[in-house]
Order: sequence, then structure tokens, then C-alpha cells
Amino acid sequence: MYLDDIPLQRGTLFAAVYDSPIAHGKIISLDINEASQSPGVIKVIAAKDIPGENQIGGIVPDEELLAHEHVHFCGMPIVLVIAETEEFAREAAKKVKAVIEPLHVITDPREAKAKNELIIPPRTFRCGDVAQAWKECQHVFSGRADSNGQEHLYIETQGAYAIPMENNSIRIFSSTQGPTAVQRCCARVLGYPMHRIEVDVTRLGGGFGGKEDQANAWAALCALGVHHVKRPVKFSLHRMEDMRMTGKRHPYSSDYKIGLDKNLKIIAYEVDFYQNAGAAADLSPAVLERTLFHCTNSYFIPNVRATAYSCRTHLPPNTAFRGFGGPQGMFVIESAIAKAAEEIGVHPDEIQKKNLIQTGDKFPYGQSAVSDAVECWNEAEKIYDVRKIRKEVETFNSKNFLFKKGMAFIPICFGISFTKTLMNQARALVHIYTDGSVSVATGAVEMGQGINTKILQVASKIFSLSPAKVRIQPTSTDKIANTSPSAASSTADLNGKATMMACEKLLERLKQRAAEELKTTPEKISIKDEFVYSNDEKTKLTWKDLVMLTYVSRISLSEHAHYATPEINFDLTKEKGHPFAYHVYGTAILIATIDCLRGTYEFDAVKVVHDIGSGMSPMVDLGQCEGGIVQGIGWMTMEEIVYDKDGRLRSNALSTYKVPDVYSVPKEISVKFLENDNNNLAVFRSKAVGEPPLMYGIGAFFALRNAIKAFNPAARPVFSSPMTPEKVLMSLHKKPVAEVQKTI
Ligand code: LUZ
Ligand code: MOS
Repeated sequence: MYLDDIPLQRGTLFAAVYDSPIAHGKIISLDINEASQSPGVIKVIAAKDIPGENQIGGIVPDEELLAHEHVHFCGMPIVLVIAETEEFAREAAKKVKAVIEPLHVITDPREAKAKNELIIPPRTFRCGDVAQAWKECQHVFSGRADSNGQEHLYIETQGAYAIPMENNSIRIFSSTQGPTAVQRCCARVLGYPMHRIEVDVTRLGGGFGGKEDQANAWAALCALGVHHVKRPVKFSLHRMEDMRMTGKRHPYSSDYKIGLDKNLKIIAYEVDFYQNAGAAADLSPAVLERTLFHCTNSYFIPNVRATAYSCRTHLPPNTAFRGFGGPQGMFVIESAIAKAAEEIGVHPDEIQKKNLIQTGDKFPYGQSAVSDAVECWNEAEKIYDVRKIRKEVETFNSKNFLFKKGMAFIPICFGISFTKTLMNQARALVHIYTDGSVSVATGAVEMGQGINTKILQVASKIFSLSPAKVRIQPTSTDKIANTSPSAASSTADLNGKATMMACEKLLERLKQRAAEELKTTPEKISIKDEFVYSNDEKTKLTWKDLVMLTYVSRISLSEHAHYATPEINFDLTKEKGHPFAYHVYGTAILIATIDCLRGTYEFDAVKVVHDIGSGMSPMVDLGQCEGGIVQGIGWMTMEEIVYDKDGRLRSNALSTYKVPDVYSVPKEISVKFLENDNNNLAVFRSKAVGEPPLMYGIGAFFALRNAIKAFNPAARPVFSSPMTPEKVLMSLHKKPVAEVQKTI
């Protein structure tokens, strides 16, 4: 059941907003008369009608729900209209008349930085002594790398449905990754205690980070409508509204300097990241932090200075997107390595391979690696026969003039845990009913990633029950409170571990009761395939009978367990600690073919060795890998977000914003899972798989770049993604390259 599948109550009304037509300005006057008299309109609501705080900023209180005196981005909601139908609501919204005095618009993070328009003070991660290290370098290179944003394009757009309930409470169905975030935000806007807001989530048609924080506003608008009109209110955005009004992946512009010794060991790295945060903080400070954590990707670099600036511009606030700043940081180090390789005259993979982080090496933030980076790389070289691939690419290139192939390696490393330590907690509520069936509730949100399958596996495995006897409940704030969003690739670990704990507690009680019944001790009891075993011998006592016996003895068949990730910590004053439960590693080899006449391209293959630990749901995990890879390739190649200098989104529809379709999927995606057994903080030692595979897509940029250089060895394509067919075409010919460089 998605939001739009929920049957509507009689009397349901619909919301629409009048949103800012300009990116920055002062509201001089607002005339809602005509809108209020428009057919079917029940109520028109502005900032002054908000009973609580007109504030939805989670990390920094810098974002109004409805613009009061100023607008800060094109698409910022100003007025909420509640009407009898969706059409009436949207028609009325068009009749709002606002006079807005335009102010200077900033779209470029470097301009924002120069004007000191920062969301938070800059942060710097350091290790070793960079100044000293340059002196020991044989090679030093510097340059610039830019990566663009990315539209989430969840198939289900943002939306919510709020219903008035007894005792002045409100029940909200929301398409959110973070039910508690929605609850907290609605309570704040209405000035209600949180217990008067219940948030329910059935299933999302995709999130990808876009609904970690940005589902809040639409739910709060519906709740605000309910508060005023005391009738159910629904709002689900049209695709173009969603594209225009919501934030995306953060574009980054970065300057790097890299130093290597004569053996191609990277000994120094300096980088400045300019994050385009948009008009409000949203999750930008947390995204910024993850960029710093992943600025050295899966390499060991002894001397690092990395500084990150979160720059306030007049774009919709950018937000979480699969990888959460990590991919942006990794793109820069990969660019630096590609640049060094180009200047020195070696294959980039020579440098990459020589610098992979090994067990015991420290990341710049102080955590020691328990690394499978080298193992993944070596396994990929071996099972995919890299020498043969290289040979085939070279042979193809020597025989073809108008088609060229390029290959690239991309190792990845992703830290698993919310970087904010306190968020790494979860709870599970498990009931066993008297017929032996089981219900599990957690804070996890199913958004297509297969979390319900994994939680179901946990419960059915611990109880040794058929999966048909277990049901995973829709997520709800009244079943499980104070949840972290389903994000950070940690949902299965956190909620799975909590489920495990609750099930184990119940199992203990059941065993105790069985021992009494069978006149033995609990240690001798086990339960297998719905039968009780005593001393490993099957008895006549079934699971179902045991459950009934336990109930009859007035022993609780319910358990609520709490899990908090052990071992993790981080000291913000020193920027050092052990923030991650563990890291996920992997290596991909990508092969691309470009058409040098047209600039178009295809991906022949993506061949991956991925560190899975001990995979518990191989099909779910493979699905995450394939989807992540295609989404990553989309970000690096064809998905081009364009805002004009006035801050207006030009790529505002699927006709102007191209995402990968079935034809642009690589012809081959091979994933070999590298199994190991050393990650006890992963649920059943099955390592997190949500975000890491996206970063294999970064290899697409470099495979294309290498193909361009096969056509024109003098070409120096700029490190600016996405590498669209237009950019490929311009880069193929030496002269225009300089011009392209000037304009980017
Ligand atoms: N969300 C968050 C995330 O709040 N903190 C994180 O560290 C994170 N990482 C990845 C994706 N979402
Ligand atoms: Mo996410 S980017 O894990 O919401």
C-alpha cells in the first residue's frame, strides 16, 4: 500500500501551495482574496496562521514552512490552499498575488563562500603533517573537481494524508523514511505535544534519501490544514512540483592537491570542498561530515588536510541522497589520482592499487581500518582476468577509429553507522499470539530496499519458524517511538539487531516453560522447525502448544528490545574517534565504449567484487548492487541538473532530465560477493549494502575519460561530472577542450 492506495475518508480535502516564483526576495505584499473566493476553496493559510513555530529546520533552525518575510529559493512554499478537490486547490493557488522585491541570487557555492554565506563554520580533518610532507614528494599536482547534483526521482512523489482523530490528535500517513522526524516536525509547527501526532508508514515507492528529512514539510502542511479545518487533508505532489520544490544531491566544487613519492605512494593530500547546500541547512552539515569521512576513499594517506564549507545559496535546500556526501568526496580523490596518473604517465590503477588501505592503517579521523580493500581488488583482478580485459580494450582501440573503449577501476569504502553517534539506536516490539503467529514492529521503513524481508528472516530464523508465521507491521510512531530514519545503510543492522534481541528474550522464556513441561533444564531445550527438542531429541511438543502453555501460565508473550551500536564514538573538538561500526569495501571494473562521431556511449560491463560479510538475503543484496550501480552511473553520466543564474530549475521534467533507462543499463553487471566472517556488528554478519554500491558508478566517469584519451591522447577532459554525451563530444577534439575548460 503506497500513500495513494489508502482509501480516502468521506470529507477529505486536498492541499496545494503557492510557491515562490523567484529565488530570493522580500515579500512586499500578499493578496489571497481572489484565491479564497476561488471555487471549492475551504481555507487559505499563510505563515501568520501557524499556531506553533513556523520552523522545519532539523539540525539548524533556518527554514520556514511557509515564507513569512523573505523567499530563499524558487519553489519555496508561501501559501497553503485547502479545497474540495486537487484541481480546485491548484487552480486557487494560481490566484494568489504576491509582490516580491527581487534580491541578489547566489547559485554558486564559491560565491557564497567568498561572501561568507556559510551554513555552519567550516570543518577540517587532519592527520600527519601536510606542510612537511610536500617536501618529500616526487610529484605534486593540483586541480579542481566538480560534481553536479542528482534528482532522487523516487517513483512515488512526496506526499502525506492527515486525519483528525479523537481528543484533538492527528493521524498522518506519510511517504517518509523518518516517521519520527515527521512527528516531531508536525508537533513543532502545530505547537502540539508529540503524543497527539501519530505517523504511519506503509511502504514507499522509493526514497534514496529524498524522504529522510524532506517528507516533513508536506506532512506538516496537511497537519496544519487539519488543525484549521478539522477535516482530513491530503497532499501528494505532481512530478514537476516535486522536482521544482524539493532539494537534491548536493553539487560540490572542490580544489585538491596531491603528492606522491617516487614509488607512487600518495603521501600528502589537501582538499577544500565547497558544498552547495541550497537555501537552508536541512541535512547539509551531516552530509558535509560524511564527505570528510570519505575524502580518502579506500586509500591510506598518511598526511591529510581536508576542509569542507557548507555554502548557502538560493537553491532548494539540498539533502540526503544515497551515499550522503561520501560519493562527492570520493570523486575528488579519484580525480586527483587520475590527474597524477595522466601527468606521470602511468595507468591510474597502478596508483590506486599501491595505496589501498590495509588492516591496521588509520583513516584521517583516527579509526583503524579492518580492511578488505586489497582482497576485493585482488579478487577482481583475478576472477575477471584484468590482463585479458586490458588486452581486449587495446586491441579494439587499435582496430577502430570512430569507436573507442575505456576501462577504469574503482575501489570503494563506506563507513556504516550514522555519523551522529546518538542516532545509532533502534527498538523492536515482538508479539507472539496464542496461535503461534508472530508480529514484529520496528522503526524500519520499507522503501523497496527489502528491509521487511530481512527483518522477517531475523525473526523466523531465531524462532525457527516458517516465514509465513511472521508478519512485519507497517511502521508507526505509536508502536515504536523516537526512531532514527531508515538511512545510512544501517536500517537492517539497527532494527535487525533489536528484533534479534526481542526474539531471543522471548525464546528464553519459552524454553524455560518447555523445560518445566518436559522436566528438564532450559539449556537442554531447543526449538527447530516448530517442534521442541530436548537434548537434541524431537519431542511431541510443538511451537504452537508451547506458546499456548506459556500464555496459560500467565507469562508475557511480548517483548520490546532496545539496541544501541556498541564501540562507536566521535569527538567533535578533535575530529577524531571511531564513528563507524565497520566499513564496507569493494572494487569494480567498468568498461565503456564511446562513439567518437556522436559523443554517445554505452557501458559494456561493470564487474564487481563486493564485501558482503556473510550475506543473509543474496537476491535483495544483488538488487541493491545492481540498482546502486545504475543510479551511480546515472549521476556520473547523463543526469544533468541545470539551474539558471536566477536560480530557476531548467531541468524540471523528465523531458529535460534524463535518467538511466533499460537501454542505458550496462550490458553486463557481474557481482561476486566476497564472504568473510569478521563483522559481528552487522546483523547475522551480513554487511550493509544500501548505499555502498552507488559509488561503483563513479568509475563510469573515468572509464569514459580513458576512452576519450584513447581517441585523442592530448585530450584533458576536465573533472566535471556528469560526463554527458555533449561533454564527451567536446572533449574528443583537442581545441575545444580549452574552451570547454574556460566555460565550466
Ligand atoms: N543520514 C544521517 C545519513 O542523518 N546521517 C548519516 O550519517 C547518514 N549517512 C548516510 C545516509 N544518511
Ligand atoms: Mo539516506 S542518503 O541513507 O537517507
